[in-house]
Amino acid sequence: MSELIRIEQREDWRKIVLNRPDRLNAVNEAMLEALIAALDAATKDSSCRALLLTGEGRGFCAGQELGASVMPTADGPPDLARLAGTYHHTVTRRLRSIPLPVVAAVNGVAAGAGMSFALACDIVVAARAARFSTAFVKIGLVPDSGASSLLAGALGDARARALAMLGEPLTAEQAAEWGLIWKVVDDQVLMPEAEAIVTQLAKGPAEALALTKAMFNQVSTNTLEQQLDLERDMQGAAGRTPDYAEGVKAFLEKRPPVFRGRR
Ligand code: T3D
Repeated sequence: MSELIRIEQREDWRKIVLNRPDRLNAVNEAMLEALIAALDAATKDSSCRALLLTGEGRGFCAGQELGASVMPTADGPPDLARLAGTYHHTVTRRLRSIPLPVVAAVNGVAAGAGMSFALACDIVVAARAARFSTAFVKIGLVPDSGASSLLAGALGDARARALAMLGEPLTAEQAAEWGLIWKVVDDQVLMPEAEAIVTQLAKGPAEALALTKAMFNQVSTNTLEQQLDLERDMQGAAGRTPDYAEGVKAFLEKRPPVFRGRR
């Protein structure tokens, strides 16, 4: 059996590829476990400074695999709360909490939990052929894997509710226009564009980027006052890193900075 998750190691970053193209990379328990393990391994390896998440073939991720494992049986309905809590939601939590930048290169359809995983990444670049689908309602489910929060946070209540209730797919262009993703690019340049972004992040000030990520994670729950306190404390921490010293020195010497700080 081919690997459900393929890892491609670059000099200082990793590409994680959802690898089940015949199912548009729909996820099952084994695949979600492998994805969580890949995220954990990248976090533990201090030489890995950024991640790129993408899908093999024409899909990014079609969400939960629909099949026998999530069908009611003679013993009763499936325990979707256990499935979501143990697997899907762990992926979303990890994507948001790991202290390194994650770029999603959305190569095709991102549906259900697959859409949530894309939106949980720090920077989302989509191919023009990609679409984002709140498929949940089409099969009688509710948004999960963070979809309600991620959609409402990016789009506002009106658009998020309508998408969740109507289940209409968003084109990549519409997603970019609405501010759901960073940008849409022509299909053939998706990977070079996404790789350029992740390469730039991997060469960036690792600790400042990790702090920035943690800071944005708190925006939706903090008041302005709380966020000001957080920014003060995090700026204090950033100011103590060797990368800050290098950044200022490079500016004064009129050369590009070389950030080597460990994360
Ligand atoms: O506990 C929990 O948390 C439960 C989980 C909830 C989270 C969720 O993700 S719920 C949402 C689950 N996903 C869906 O409902 C999406 C189902 N798929 C689709 O609606 C469509 O496939 C797409 C809109 C994504 C793409 O349509 P299209 O026309 O481009 O492709 P297709 O022909 O439908 O799919 C290609 C193949 O992939 C096809 O197989 P075949 O006929 O060639 O053998 C299709 O059955 C398969 N596939 C697509 N999505 C899934 C899937 N197989 C299993 N599970 C899927 N989710």
